[in-house]
Amino acid sequence: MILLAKAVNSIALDFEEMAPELMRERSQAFAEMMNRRRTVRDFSDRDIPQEIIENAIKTAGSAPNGANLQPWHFVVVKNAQIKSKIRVAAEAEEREFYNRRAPDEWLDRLAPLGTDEQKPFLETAPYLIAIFYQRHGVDADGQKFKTYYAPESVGIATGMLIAALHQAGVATLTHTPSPMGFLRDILNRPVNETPFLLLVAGYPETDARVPDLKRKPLSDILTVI
Ligand code: IYR
Repeated sequence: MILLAKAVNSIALDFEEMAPELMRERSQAFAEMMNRRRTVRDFSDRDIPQEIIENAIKTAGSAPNGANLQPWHFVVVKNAQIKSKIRVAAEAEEREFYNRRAPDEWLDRLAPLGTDEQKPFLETAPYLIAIFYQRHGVDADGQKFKTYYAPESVGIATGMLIAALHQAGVATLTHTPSPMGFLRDILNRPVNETPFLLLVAGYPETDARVPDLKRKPLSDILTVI
């Protein structure tokens, strides 16, 4: 007898097995497509249909997560005034970071990327996606309940979001002004939500350039035993 998982309410798994050759082709094509993803810092102000962003967030919302509590919330900011508020607040934190808070070792690591406290893309790009994780949930009666692995779950969802946007032709920048508490205030999110990351999304500016970075070779990042 085969032992099957014993979820209380189970349905048949929708899984299509592929021929090994097709698995090889698809895995290779996906790796090549994803390897073309680069973090972009020069964004065009050209708009992108909202549906494309929403579809990518559906992908993020399908991520594996702790006890299926789906401890995430995504705020898609299109509004120019709100983007401008976010820019002002983020640049204030970044000024502190670059001029005071960051140790020299960290600044030395950032030097090759050419980043500084100016964040014009926060107003230029058509979309800012603020991603929050829920430290605890709140049920219909206002009762708090515990969530599990919320940051890990949201990290996985964010990776899937970036991949979904990239494959749909949308460039992104993972922006982490620190601290990010201002996002909860500006976006009116409840206290059980902690800002995780601000994802900038749009088309790259024409002739955008990126640092000449190298990915570590597989032999450096992989051990098979
Ligand atoms: N949050 C700052 C600094 C920064 C930190 C890391 I780690 C980076 O990989 C890039 C930037 C900023 O956005 O400029």
